Amino acid sequence: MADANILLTSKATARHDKYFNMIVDSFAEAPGRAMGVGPTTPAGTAVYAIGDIHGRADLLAELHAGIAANAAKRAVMRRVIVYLGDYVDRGPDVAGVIDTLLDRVPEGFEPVYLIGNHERMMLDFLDDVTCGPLWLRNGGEQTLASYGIDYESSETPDLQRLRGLQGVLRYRLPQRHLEFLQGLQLLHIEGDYAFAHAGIRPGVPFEAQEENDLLWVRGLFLRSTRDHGKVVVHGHTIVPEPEVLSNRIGIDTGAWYTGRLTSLALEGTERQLIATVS
Ligand SMILES: [Mn+2]
Repeated sequence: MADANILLTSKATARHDKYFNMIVDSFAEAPGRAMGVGPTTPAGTAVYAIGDIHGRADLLAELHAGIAANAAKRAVMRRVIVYLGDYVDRGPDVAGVIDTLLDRVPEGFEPVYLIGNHERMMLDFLDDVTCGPLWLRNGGEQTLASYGIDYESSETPDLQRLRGLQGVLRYRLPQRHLEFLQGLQLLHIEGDYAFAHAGIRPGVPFEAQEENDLLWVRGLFLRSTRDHGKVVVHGHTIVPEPEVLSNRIGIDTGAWYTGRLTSLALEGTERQLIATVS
């Protein structure tokens, strides 16, 4: 990968937060940034993007506390949290994650809930049993378990079994969880930053982006060195450290198995990474 455009990868500035069990990595010293040059949020706005949660309600609660403490030190008019999708599957407490997103967003924040490919697969299965095998191969088992439904991933589910699972999931899934999943948005923009679960199709205007790319794209987007017009903040592709490039920032640190859930904090031209300690 051509990485002449990495702004910061140094762990030298990473430090443990004094009051929270968090790693906070500030990159005010990146070229130009200290002078206030570069992509910016709207005036008076702090934005916190949160990467793929995948059933880790425990880490989400910790990160929320760290974000609330971080935001309390900022003199801003608007505080926004953009959740980048993939709340369900793989991790142990999917229902708890959705409850947290619905009931326990830190006070004073505007939440923005994006959809990930895992929510898409789950919604597709709720509509059409033939979509079940794809979802079940990708961590749907943990989502079913979280709603009290037994399913062994070693099963090869036939149509009858899939209809049974769909029926019981429709019954067990609280109405407000279903409405939450159905109301998720594809893309969000704040100033010079765009937020989408997986990324975008390079060369296509934001308003013409298609769902399939926004939820699933990898190589085409990850390899692109184009200026997309905005810095694209995304999850979906797991990286050992957040990937901070001039045209995109990837913050899916694989929380469901690493224990590290990462948030990118943006205010004006400043950036910080805030992460749970794994
Ligand atoms: Mn994903």
